[in-house]
Amino acid sequence: MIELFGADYSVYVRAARLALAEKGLTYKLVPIDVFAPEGPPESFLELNPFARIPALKHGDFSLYETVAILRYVDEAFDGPPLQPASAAGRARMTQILSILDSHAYRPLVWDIFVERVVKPRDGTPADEVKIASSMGPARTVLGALETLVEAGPYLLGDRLTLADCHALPMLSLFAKAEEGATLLKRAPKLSAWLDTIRGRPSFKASEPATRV
Ligand SMILES: N[C@@H](CCC(=O)N[C@@H](CS)C(=O)NCC(=O)O)C(=O)O
Repeated sequence: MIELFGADYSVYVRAARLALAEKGLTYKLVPIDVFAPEGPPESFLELNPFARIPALKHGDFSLYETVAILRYVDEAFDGPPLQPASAAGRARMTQILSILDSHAYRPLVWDIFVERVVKPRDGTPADEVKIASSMGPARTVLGALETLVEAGPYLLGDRLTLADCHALPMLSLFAKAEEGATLLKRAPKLSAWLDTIRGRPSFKASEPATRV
């Protein structure tokens, strides 16, 4: 029995859900709302003391930090391998996962997507200064990824990997902001990848029921 704790609106939870779906695994999504005014339930802190989602439980084993979860999902279960066979391929995948965590999540999701799309939709004006000052970092992220990725159809070539699972939630939200769409047009490999990967059943299966 696999349980994934988190909310479907979360990009990190969606990365784990994409890997679970690509492995062909069934799991239970246990709702945890980290942004609830009262915070996540006290019991969740036993699963992740940092109060971040997702966390995963598989029998007696529990885990937090998305990259660890992604690797576990790939390595602990049967199904198509989601990591490259070569040392260079795995290193490139790890590099992309790290870039996404360290350099992409904040500017692409919070500083551009949330400001440009979510806040105005909820009746709060976008912070234009925050958006403008995040464009440089966002451009650097897209430029770096465009340079590192293969010709496709997936980020590392002909097989989908954990890099695709982690990148897709962030980049598909970023594309919803006009600034994101504009920057993506200048990254032809990433744009073509986004079009391809959006057609996969795992993309649809992990689509948030709640609006993001
Ligand atoms: N390093 C964590 C980051 C996960 C993360 O930041 N998740 C967000 C939701 S997308 C969260 O829980 N945010 C709660 C908060 O910032 O208080 C991981 O890789 O799992």
